[in-house]
Amino acid sequence: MSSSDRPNLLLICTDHWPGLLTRMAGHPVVMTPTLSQLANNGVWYSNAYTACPSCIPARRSLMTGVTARTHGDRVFNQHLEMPSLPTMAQCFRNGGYQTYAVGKLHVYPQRNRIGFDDVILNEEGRHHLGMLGDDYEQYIADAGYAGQEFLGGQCSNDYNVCPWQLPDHCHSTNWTAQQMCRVIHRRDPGRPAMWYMSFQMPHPPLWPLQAYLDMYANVSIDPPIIGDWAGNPEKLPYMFRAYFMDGRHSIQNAPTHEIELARRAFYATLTHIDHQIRLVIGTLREEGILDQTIIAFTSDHGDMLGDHGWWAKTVMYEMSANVPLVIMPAKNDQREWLRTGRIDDRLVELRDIMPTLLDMAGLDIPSHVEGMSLAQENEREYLYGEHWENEHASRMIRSAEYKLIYYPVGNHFQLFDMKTDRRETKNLADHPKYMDIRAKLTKQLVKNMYGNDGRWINNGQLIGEPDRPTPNSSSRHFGGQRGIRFV
Ligand SMILES: [Ca+2]
Repeated sequence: MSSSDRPNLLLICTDHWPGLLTRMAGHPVVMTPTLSQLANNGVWYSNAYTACPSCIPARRSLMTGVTARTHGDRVFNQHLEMPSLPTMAQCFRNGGYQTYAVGKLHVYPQRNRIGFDDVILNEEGRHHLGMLGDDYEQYIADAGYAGQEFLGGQCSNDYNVCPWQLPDHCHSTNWTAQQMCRVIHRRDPGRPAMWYMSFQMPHPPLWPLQAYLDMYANVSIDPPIIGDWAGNPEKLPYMFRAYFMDGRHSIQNAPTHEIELARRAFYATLTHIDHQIRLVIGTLREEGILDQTIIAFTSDHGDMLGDHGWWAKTVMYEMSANVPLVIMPAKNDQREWLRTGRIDDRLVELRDIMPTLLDMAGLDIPSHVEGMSLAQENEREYLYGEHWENEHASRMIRSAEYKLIYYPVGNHFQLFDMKTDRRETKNLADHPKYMDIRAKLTKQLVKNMYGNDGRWINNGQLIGEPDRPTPNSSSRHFGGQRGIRFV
């Protein structure tokens, strides 16, 4: 394929979007018309995962095509530089592409362009990592609203709801889409382009536009799901008990209507993103390049939204570890594995996205990549997941039919039937009928564990460490509550 024949690529990433909260996954409430249309013109991956469900490790896998073990972070290490591997953007650039990113990168140091020609950055105000202001903050400052996005009393890690108070064009979702459209307009027509559009949302704060909140005003919102294993607080894994004592989320123990409001605002935020993606698709169409552009959509991880009492991420349950993945190939790509309207149920990971997109662009996949091209007949039998190395650690092994989750503290196992119980309500780990399956999956899990995890293994068996009493302290973290920097 010569350089001028190569397709463009628009890779869209969101933050905290569970794969199950889409029309493609059959969610009864959430409105995602654009994603559904992309899936109808491409492939929907019904078993796509982030192997390490929090921002930094997940994005490192997405951008380098390797596991957390190889890129070196499974603990959300905020001061770790990118591994010295060619990134996805660098590989496209080496292949003659212009490469531009808009939105969230979450890398260190913050202005590292990780292979892009340029990055128009939204870092959600992470000033503790050294940057004084990003491009999004500059934009709202220029519009006369410097530092005013948090005036509703919100922060980036809690679920209190306040509709967006500044003009619509200052909302990060609108800003991201509009900046992307401008980058597309300004492209060099002589070379193919790789564009990365990375939305900050639906990561809290929950500050949807009032218009989107209104769209869900008369819709019945499904409540969080509580598994049979989550009903008795004393029998929960240590991590849950510590979390419930922590007091970091004001949403915990909130009345039903407050939880419902948070979920409604989250759904409104999803639909807002879905609609703004249309603006970018429309720009591609008006520029006459939509047919020659691959569009891929995913998220770094999901959000539990109160399922089993948990909010946010870092756990191995479907709402946290399963991510949406849609890939719409360029019109002339007729490969069987990319067939229009296909639902692909292979076990896939974020690290597969880089080799898949390089393959679709006719570019070489570098030898360091540990993911597989989904444009080919590749398959993995087991998918390994992990997060944290301390007393909050959990590990996962997922097969086509089952998921085993392991908590080393208390040597606590959970086994779920993914065919009949996707939302993980019935723990089968101690059921006599499932002993063989548990043993088989445990063996696979042990094979994948490494580093300090060795202290939880003896003679090939998981022994974990002694259970711990529920801690009696709170963090006074307040979700990293924001104040006012400009007064
Ligand atoms: Ca994230």
